[in-house]
Amino acid sequence: MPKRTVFLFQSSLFACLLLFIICCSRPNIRIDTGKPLPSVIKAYKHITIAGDRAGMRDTGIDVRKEDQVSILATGSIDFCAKWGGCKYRNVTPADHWPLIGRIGKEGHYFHPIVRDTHKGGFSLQEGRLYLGCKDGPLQANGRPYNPEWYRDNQGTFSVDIIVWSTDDYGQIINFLSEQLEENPENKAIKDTLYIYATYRQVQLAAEKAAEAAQETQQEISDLQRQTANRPTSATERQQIQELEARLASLQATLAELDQMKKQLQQEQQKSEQLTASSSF
Ligand SMILES: [Ca+2]
Repeated sequence: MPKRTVFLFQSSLFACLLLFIICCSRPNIRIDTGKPLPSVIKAYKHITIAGDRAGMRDTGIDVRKEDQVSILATGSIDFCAKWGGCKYRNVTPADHWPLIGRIGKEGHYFHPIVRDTHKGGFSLQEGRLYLGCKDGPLQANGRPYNPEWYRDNQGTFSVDIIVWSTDDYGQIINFLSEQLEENPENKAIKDTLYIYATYRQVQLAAEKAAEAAQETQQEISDLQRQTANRPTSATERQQIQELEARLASLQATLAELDQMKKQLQQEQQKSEQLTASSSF
């Protein structure tokens, strides 16, 4: 290869690398995007949110009300890198406020990361997902009142958006566990795995209680059928009373678990309803 061609090749390679370092971040999860997605994932996208870019970015991902969505975000942004006079020097997505999302062009912005966790489930709206970072007060649709405040920011967030193809928490947990094995220090994967493990525990406990309630109900019906045409003995009466007490206790457990499930889902909804009232 002539020297000039080698030089041009090396220069363009260096320019590409530099561009990658400046504008892009490494994904949190490892997926070969050249191959079909793993069966547990319906849609996936990795994007970089640059701290010095005002406004929200079209992720290219469309979500539906019933979709289970996970946003895995890491990285850090210095919000006053050029003058150093603020306290927001090493802000991460886990700090809750800096990463913002919006569904649709004119929806209300929300915080996709709730209190140090990485929750999913955009249960209230559907449409295109936009993401950005917050520096100062925002309009309801997430546009900053002071876009010039972003100019002195430095750093990026690496964001992976996953729309799951299933609500089988076991499958989601398996996928995330494999990802954590490859990337054991990744906080976003750890937090998301923890959330789904909690969901799974509640789901399993509810399934077990429902099964036990059905069996108890069956035992009561059998006893009542056996004693339908004759007087019941004291032992049988006691047996029925005990079974009924057991059924009532199982139904109470089921109601509690149902309540727990609703609370877990509502945490995300609360974050979606947050208003643009505070500057940070
Ligand atoms: Ca700033």
